[in-house]
Amino acid sequence: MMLNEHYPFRLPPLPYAYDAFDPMIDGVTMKEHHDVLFRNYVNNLNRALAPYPIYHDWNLLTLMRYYEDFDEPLRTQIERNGGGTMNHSLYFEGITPQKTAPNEELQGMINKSFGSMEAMRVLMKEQAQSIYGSGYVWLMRDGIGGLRIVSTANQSSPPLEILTPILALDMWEHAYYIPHQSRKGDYFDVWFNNIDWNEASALNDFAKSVQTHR
Ligand code: MN3
Repeated sequence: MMLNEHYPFRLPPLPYAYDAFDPMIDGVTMKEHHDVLFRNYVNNLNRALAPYPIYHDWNLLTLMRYYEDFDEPLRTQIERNGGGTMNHSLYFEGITPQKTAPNEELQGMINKSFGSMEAMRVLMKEQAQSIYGSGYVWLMRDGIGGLRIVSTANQSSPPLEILTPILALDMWEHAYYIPHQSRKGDYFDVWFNNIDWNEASALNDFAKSVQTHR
């Protein structure tokens, strides 16, 4: 989990083979997305933070919570490259070719917030298909044990002072255009059917701990 790591940030290895989801997400797309695009965000984040030692022990989640108070040019650099780093780490670590299921607590929260897993899936798919331009769809934990679906533009982060990420779906065309062209719904289905619920459950526990300690 990259959220509690700090400068200098390192590119996390892809936790499965490049072709683990081929042909639904092809190996060429996965390699370019992880090894080139994600790496660029990590390198650019380190480059932006290098002249500011006061932020070198801030973890990624804290940086993304408070960067709006920073002066330019650091503020925009963190918004884009810190966002690109956090968002991609959650996206790549959030899927797996293995069969997983949410733990009891997360499943209970899904039922309480949306009625059922199926109802949540439908709402997330609607959000994914209605993204205009590039962005992300998120499942977020709020401060009172509920879940919310949020979408964001470009590499912007969801509002992290009150919400903590559980799932992140990259809806930029570079994530899906080769196998799915403009069929966002097909790409969504591939993503949803391969969610790593163990990772999501771990993020829910992490979210609970950082929200409690505030
Ligand atoms: Mn991307």
